[in-house]
Amino acid sequence: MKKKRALIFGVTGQDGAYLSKFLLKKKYVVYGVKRRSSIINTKRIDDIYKDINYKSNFTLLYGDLTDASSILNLIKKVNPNEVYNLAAQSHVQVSFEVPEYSADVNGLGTLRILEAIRSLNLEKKVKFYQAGTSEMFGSTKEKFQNEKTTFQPVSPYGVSKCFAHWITKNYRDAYGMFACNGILFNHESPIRGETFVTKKIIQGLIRIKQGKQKKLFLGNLYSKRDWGHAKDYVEAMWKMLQQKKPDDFVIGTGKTFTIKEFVNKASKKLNLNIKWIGKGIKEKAVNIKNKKVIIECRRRYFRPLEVDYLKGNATKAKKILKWAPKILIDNLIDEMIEHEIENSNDQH
Ligand code: NAP
Ligand code: F7E
Repeated sequence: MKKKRALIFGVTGQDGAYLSKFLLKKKYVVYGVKRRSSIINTKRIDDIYKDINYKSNFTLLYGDLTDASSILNLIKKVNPNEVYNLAAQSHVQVSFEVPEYSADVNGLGTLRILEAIRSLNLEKKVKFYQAGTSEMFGSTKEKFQNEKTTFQPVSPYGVSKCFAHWITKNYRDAYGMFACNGILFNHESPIRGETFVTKKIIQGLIRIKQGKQKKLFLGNLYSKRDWGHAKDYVEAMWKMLQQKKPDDFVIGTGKTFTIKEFVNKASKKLNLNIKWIGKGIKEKAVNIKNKKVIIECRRRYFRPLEVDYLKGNATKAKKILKWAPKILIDNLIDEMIEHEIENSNDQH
C-alpha cells in the first residue's frame, strides 16, 4: 500500500516535533516546513535524522506562512494527503507587541494554506488540521469549556486564532473540504519553548537549586490553566483527520491549576521548601532552608488583558475520537524536571 504523505507547517515547534515522530511511527512520509532563521532552528527534530527507520521518510522544506506563493508551491510539490497547520506566532504576551504580524501569520496564514489547497483543486483530496486554542475562549464565564462555548478572545493572538477557526469552518462548509479545528488547551513537554511559564518555572527552579541563578521572575500567579502533555495532544490531531466526517474538537484534561500551584508542585518535587510572603506585585517565595527570596513578581510579565480561567471539557473527543489524556500534570512535571536535569548536566 502506498504510504500517506503529511505536510506539517510549524515542524520545528514543540507540537511539530511530536507530531512528526508520531506520524513517522505510523509509517507516513512526512514533509516539514521550516522557515529561514539566522541560527539553526531544527533542534527539536534533529534526532529524527539519527533514526535509520525515520530519516528516509522525513524531508524538510523551506516556506513561510506570510508567503502565499511558497505555500502554494509546497502543496503542489508534496501533494499531501494530510496538511497540519501548527505554524504560528504562538506567544500570547508577544502578540500584544506584534499584533499585526500575529494576525498575518496565525490568521491570514491559515487562509493562505486553505486557498492554496482550493486553487490546486485539492479540496476534495487533502485533509486539513488547524491548530486552534483555548485562548479563543478568553474572558468566558463558563467554567468547563466545550465546543459550544462562545469565543471571547482577549489578546491579538486569541483574535487571530478565531479568524483561523472560522475560515477553516468556512472552507469546510463552502467547499466541502475535510477541514478540522482542534481547540487545544495548554500542552507542555520537555521541549516546550523557554518563555512559556511551565518551562520557565522548571528551568528557573532547577538553576536556582544548582546555584546557577539567584531568582525567578514571574507575572500573574493566579491565572488558571488546564495543562496536558503535547505527546497526547498530537495523537488527537491525527485522530480528527481519521474520522468519516470533519469536525471541531476540544482537547484538554479537565483539570485546572494556578501558576502558583504549578510552582508549588515543581518545588516540592525538587525538594525546595518554599514559603510565600507578601501580596499582589510584592508577593514572593522564600527558600525556607537559607531564607533567600527565590521568586519575585515583575510587572513586565503581566499582560494588558489576561485569560483568568481555563478548564477543557473533552467529552466529545472522548466519545467520538476515543481520545483521553494519558499524562496528567504530576507526570508532566516529573518528565520536564528529569529532562531539564539531564540537559543541565550535559552542559557541564
Ligand atoms: P511553537 O513551539 O511556538 O511552534 C510554532 C511553530 O510555528 C514553529 O515551528 C515556528 O518556527 C513556526 N512559525 C512561526 N512563524 C512562522 C511563519 N511565519 N511561517 C512558518 N512557520 C512559522 O508552538 P507549539 O506549542 O508547538 O504549538 C503549535 C500550534 O498549536 C501553534 O499554532 C499554537 O498557536 C497552537 N497551540 C498551542 C498550544 C500549546 O499549549 N502548545 C495550545 C493550543 C494551540 P520557528 O521554530 O522558526 O520559530
Ligand atoms: O502563560 C502566566 C500568564 O505563556 C500561562 C500558548 O501555547 O497556551 C499558551 O498560552 C499563564 C498566563 O501560556 C509568567 O499570564 C505568569 O496566565 O505559558 P503561557 P498561555 O498564555 O496560556 C495557549 C493554549 C496557546 O494557544 C498559546 O499558543 O502563566 N504567567 N508568569 C506567565 N507566563 C509567561 N509566559 N511568563 C511568565 O513569567
